[in-house]
Amino acid sequence: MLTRIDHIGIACFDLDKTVEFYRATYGFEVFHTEINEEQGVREAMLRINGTDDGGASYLQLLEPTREDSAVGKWLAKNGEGVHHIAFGTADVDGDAEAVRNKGVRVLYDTPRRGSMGSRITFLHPKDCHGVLTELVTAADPGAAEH
Ligand code: CMX
Ligand code: CO
Repeated sequence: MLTRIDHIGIACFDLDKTVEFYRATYGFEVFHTEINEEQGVREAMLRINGTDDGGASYLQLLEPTREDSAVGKWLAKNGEGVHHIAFGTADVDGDAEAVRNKGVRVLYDTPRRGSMGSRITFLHPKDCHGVLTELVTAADPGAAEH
């Protein structure tokens, strides 16, 4: 069952400048940063709020590490902006399978590694009314700091 917005993924050309915009404009601080070479991104997670199920909701700011990555290709075509939305679930395997059985293309056979040790998969945007959709099971939804 999908129980919350885990994050909104935002593609940017310059991660440091974009982080500074969110800090200076809204006061959001960086909760976690990492490079995910498999996904081709350098990213910053800004924690916006906690949720009823012990998880949290984030903004995921994404800078490509290479031009041929998903985010690199998308930026070249569209410029900066909202790249994907991610729903949180305790069971990404089961929910991905349920969605697949409804005829939506799930991009990975088995979930891959996402931010902060989470397990993630993606649904094809063309099957989701134009929205690239990610499903996420957090490694430790109750974690306070990383
Ligand atoms: N949102 C909505 N539509 C999108 C999209 C997005 N983010 N990315 C691509 N599309 C659309 C394109 O506009 C294009 O539509 P048209 O044919 O009408 O022009 C179509 O999908 C195909 O796009 P493409 O540029 O040819 O790109 P690819 O097919 O090579 O890749 C996708 C698209 C979704 C398969 C790829 O982006 C992918 O595998 N995404 C999942 C991984 C990912 O996004 N990783 C980065 C984030 C990591 C994280 O969140 O941790
Ligand atoms: Co994401």
